[in-house]
Amino acid sequence: MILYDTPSPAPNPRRVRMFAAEKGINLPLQPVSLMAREHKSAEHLARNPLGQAPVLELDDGTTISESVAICRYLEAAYPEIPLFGVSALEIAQIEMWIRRTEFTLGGPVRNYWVNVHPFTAQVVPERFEEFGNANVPHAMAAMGVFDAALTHSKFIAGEGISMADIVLLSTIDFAAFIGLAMPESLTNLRRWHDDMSARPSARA
Ligand SMILES: N[C@@H](CCC(=O)N[C@@H](CS)C(=O)NCC(=O)O)C(=O)O
Repeated sequence: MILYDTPSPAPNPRRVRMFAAEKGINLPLQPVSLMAREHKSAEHLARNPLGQAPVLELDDGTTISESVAICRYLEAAYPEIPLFGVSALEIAQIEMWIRRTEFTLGGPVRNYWVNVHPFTAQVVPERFEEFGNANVPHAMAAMGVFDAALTHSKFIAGEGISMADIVLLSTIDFAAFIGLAMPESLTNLRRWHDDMSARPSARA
């Protein structure tokens, strides 16, 4: 297997590296430079027609894109330690928090990144700055929901680490990188963030 990868702060490949690290899977990395536009090369488009990273290439040449789909493959191929849940309730709750993170936080963060942040100005032909800025309160509201949930549990979907924590950490850290840091007042989210950031997998 090879993971076509882009380094942090890119949030999506980081999810896969963290997931593999938590499971102890050795995943050889092949860097794809976003700065050099390698992700839009014919070679990479053959791996993923959306021209994005990460992509997992299996030994027979089959490719899988989408960070959550890649992690689901790894979960099925390497069941220990389970990170998508085991019981019906765990599986549902982990999925619920992954979707909440991607839709309620990831969506607004992406809209701000694409429409407002100076780094994307060169590559996004038409930007809607007012729309991008209108997403900031939605991102902050989503963080408030995660903070409230973390009043009751150590991790976002319960008492054990799961893929939902990995998706949330990568999104929160990318949000901070682009200037949408979590408010100081969200003490549960900050406690969770400190715990997650201290794990060796956070540096994968
Ligand atoms: N939904 C995809 C998103 C992949 C994605 O947006 N990757 C970024 C790097 S973090 C990328 O390749 N951006 C370049 C582009 O979209 O052109 C996933 O979860 O893997």
